Amino acid sequence: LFGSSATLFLEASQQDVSQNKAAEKAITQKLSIQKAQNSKPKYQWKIVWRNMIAFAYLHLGALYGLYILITAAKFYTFLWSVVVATFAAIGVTAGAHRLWAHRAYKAKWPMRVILMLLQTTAFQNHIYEWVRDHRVHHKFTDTDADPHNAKRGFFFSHVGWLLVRKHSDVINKGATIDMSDLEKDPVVVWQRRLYIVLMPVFCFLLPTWVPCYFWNEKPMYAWYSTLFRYTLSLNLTWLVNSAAHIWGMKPYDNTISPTDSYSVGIGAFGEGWHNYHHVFPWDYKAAELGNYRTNFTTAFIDFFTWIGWAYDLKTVAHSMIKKRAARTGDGSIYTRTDDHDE
Ligand code: ST9
Ligand code: ZN
Ligand code: ZN
Repeated sequence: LFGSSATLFLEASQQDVSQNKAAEKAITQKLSIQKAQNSKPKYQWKIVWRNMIAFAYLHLGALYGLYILITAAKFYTFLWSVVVATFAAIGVTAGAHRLWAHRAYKAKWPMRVILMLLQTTAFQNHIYEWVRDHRVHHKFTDTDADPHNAKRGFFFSHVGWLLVRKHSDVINKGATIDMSDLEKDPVVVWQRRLYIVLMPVFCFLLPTWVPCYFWNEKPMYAWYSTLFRYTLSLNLTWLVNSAAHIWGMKPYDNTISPTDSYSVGIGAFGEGWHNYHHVFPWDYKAAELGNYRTNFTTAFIDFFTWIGWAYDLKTVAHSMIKKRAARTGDGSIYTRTDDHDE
């Protein structure tokens, strides 16, 4: 009896051991699968070679354009480049950004048409696409759903995001963004439909033709200065996504990546006060402080308000800004909450 129960016990414990081993194996297998899944990048880079080549050409052409502008082109061609760059910038800042993306003010249709044509000159995608990406950027800042997620480094947030397919989170979470206001604006709808014609005309053909026709510039010089003007405007805009999400002060919210940066502020026509802007995105000034020199876009909107084409400008009460800065800011301004002067 003793012998047979011992055998039974032995068998049972052998069974236990083999069961344990099986369970252990299953767990190890599961863990290794999990490990593989974790170490496998959640997202595979898919390079878009068309964009890679286009941006390489643009940047090389722009360098040559700069050389031409300094050494060989007519002075008027240089002035013209400054004028076109300014117009294009206003189309992005006052148009795509403050008006259409954030609804920070309202504009009558003639102003919307002007802004649409200026925004077309900037070729940063049509308004609908620009706004969709930008609203997604604000809603999901610094996550995979942010089209130019600054957590992925300077290069990605600057230009890299335009060289690869978007992260699936951008598309899936982006689908939750309400775009119905833009679908109702005929100026935006028509720009989107005609973009394939309007964009080449306003960004490249007209700006190159004007110097040739009006002051006999050499077509090649005019072309390369166009490349310079376009590429420079792109890079100044991209700095808001890269530099102004990496370096600078955070007077209003210390927990987010956007910063207030004087140099980007000037270069980007008043769009570099980016810590403020992410905290109070509906403010038509996109900044708390500063003047027209540091915020040319505000001067532009104020002028159109004066002639009656812009209206319902939204701002933020000084007391509210102060309270927020005292609560979440980095202490660079407004560390006291006890004085409530307006
Ligand atoms: C450029 C834009 O440079 C720059 C924007 C900068 C913004 C800065 C903001 C800062 C403030 C303002 C500062 C102004 C300062 C100005 C100073 C000036 C001196 N949500 O995109 P696709 C869906 S552009 C929801 O093709 P891929 C959607 O269904 C430069 N859904 O993705 C879409 O289909 P559809 C010139 C979204 O295939 C579909 O996905 N332009 C969203 O991964 C496919 O979308 C270029 O170089 C979303 N956010 O390709 C072109 N996104 O559209 C660059 C997508 O039909 N773009 N979906 O509804 C491309 O080639 C491609 O988009 C890609 C991605 C390769 C980058
Ligand atoms: Zn931002
Ligand atoms: Zn914004």
